[in-house]
Amino acid sequence: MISELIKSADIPANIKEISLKVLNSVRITPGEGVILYREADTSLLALLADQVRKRTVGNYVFYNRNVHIEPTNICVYDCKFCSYSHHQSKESWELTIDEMVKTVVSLGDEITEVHIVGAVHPGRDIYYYAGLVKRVREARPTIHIKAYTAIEIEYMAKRAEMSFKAALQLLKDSGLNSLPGGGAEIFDDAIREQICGKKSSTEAWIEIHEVAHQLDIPTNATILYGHIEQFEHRIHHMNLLRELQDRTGGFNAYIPLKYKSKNNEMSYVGEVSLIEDLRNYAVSRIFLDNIAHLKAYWPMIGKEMAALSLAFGVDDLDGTINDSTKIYSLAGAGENPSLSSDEIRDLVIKAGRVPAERDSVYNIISEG
Ligand code: V47
Ligand code: SF4
Repeated sequence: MISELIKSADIPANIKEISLKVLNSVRITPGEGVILYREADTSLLALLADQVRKRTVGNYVFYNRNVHIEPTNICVYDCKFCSYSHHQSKESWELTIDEMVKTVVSLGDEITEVHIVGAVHPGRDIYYYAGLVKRVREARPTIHIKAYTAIEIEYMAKRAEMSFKAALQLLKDSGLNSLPGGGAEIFDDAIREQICGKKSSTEAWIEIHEVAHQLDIPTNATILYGHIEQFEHRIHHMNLLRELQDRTGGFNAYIPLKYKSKNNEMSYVGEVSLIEDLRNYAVSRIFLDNIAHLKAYWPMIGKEMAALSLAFGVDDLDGTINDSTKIYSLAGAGENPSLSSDEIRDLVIKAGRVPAERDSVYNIISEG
């Protein structure tokens, strides 16, 4: 039905051909991905992404109940887009293990997941971080612990002169369940050099996630977009992820992170438009045909945009996070990052979809 509509529509032949591939579940090439970014109408992108979303996850919109813990903002790196590390932020903090465990315990059954990501502290090593995971595990035996980006893991492994495999195994044995998707930024050497020159390479990020998948540790993947990159870079980034997913199947979700420009060294770049955000969600949903979930991280984009993003391929709104997330508030996101389960359900129902509380690996806990 939609294919017939596209066939008879007055749209350029190349866009028509790509659209029919998408509708027939045929994978599009990187070149075709760039054409979609550049030339496709926004309404067509929404329609195509919505079809991919429907056949991938149906009408569910997932959320979970989690807390974000940020152990420290003292960092050995100085990424130009970062408003959060002690280089930029006026405040600096180092939480103790006792404080972090207390936060998790105090939330009791309100949460099913703890997300732990911080800066790369020069004085903390893998044994410290394994100890943190162990203490959380002892305090909450069944909670899902999603912790440490590939950037933090690379630093821990190098410092302890361990292989990535040994480092990840130690963390897993201590109680870690999955890795978040941060630190990917943009997989292009020249752009990385300009925006985060000192931090882990593309190869290291990909290798750490590949080894994690081999150890049965699922992970997420992010992209930092909307700064100095071109559409070709976004597609190349997603293509590396699509290839890795073909090899391992270990990615749960892809999370586009819009560059926020307040209080960092790249403020002069500004921010891309809301339309560009929606187009980016749609092309991501269409291109990444093998990653099941597309997550809109609402503390960054706001609740209204999160609701709109559901029409552009998004099926996951992350969690009911309490107000501990500073990465985006310091970069100017302006959201008070807290949304109750009722508010999330309401937002989803108003968008005509079915809210589903999920666990951290997308089993449905309750729906409706
Ligand atoms: O890697 C830093 C980004 C990421 C800015 O896996 C910025 O479920 C925008 O990865 N503007 C860390 N983004 C956060 C992260 C994440 C968040 C939510 C869920 C998950 C998950 C992962 O934050 C960093 C970097 O790309 N970031 N500064 C900024 N100014
Ligand atoms: Fe450090 Fe992460 Fe900020 Fe880079 S983005 S300076 S690694 S806290």
